[in-house]
Amino acid sequence: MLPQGAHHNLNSQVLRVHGGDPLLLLQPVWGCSCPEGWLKFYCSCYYITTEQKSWNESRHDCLARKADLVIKNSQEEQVFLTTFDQCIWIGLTDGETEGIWKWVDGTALTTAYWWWSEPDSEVGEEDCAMMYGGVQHIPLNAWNDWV
Ligand SMILES: [Ca+2]
Ligand SMILES: [Ca+2]
Repeated sequence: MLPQGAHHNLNSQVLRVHGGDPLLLLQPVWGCSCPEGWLKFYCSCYYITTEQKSWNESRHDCLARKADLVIKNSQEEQVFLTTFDQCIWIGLTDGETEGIWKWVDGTALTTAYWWWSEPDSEVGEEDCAMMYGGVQHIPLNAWNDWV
C-alpha cells in the first residue's frame, strides 16, 4: 500500500523477477520514506512479491501500481539489486529496434552490466532484459537478454 496521496506525485519504478519472486521498486518524490513493507535504498523503495510473470505482464502490473520496471540509475543501485537471490526483470528492452536497448522511460542505455556473452539473442530475438539472481560476487556482469 502506498501512503495516501503519494501516488499523485510518485515517480516510481518496479522490478520484476524472472523465474522467481518479483520485486517492485518505487522512487518516491515526496521524500525518502518508503511505504510499509518496502525495502529502501537511498530514496528508492523495493517491494518483493511472490508472483511470476512475463516482462510485459510485469510491466503492466507495475504501471497499475503507479510504478514501472526498474531503471538502473547508478552503479551503486546495480550492486544493491544483486543482493537478492532471484532473477529480476529490469526496465530495459530492445523490442523497438533489435540491438538498440532502451529503458522504459525512452532513454538510451549508456552503462550496461551484461553477463559476458550477453546480450546474445539465443532464443529468438530476446527483447527483454533480466538480471540473474545470486550474482553478488559479479554485480557488474549480471544482465541477460531473455524472452
Ligand atoms: Ca533482442
Ligand atoms: Ca540472452
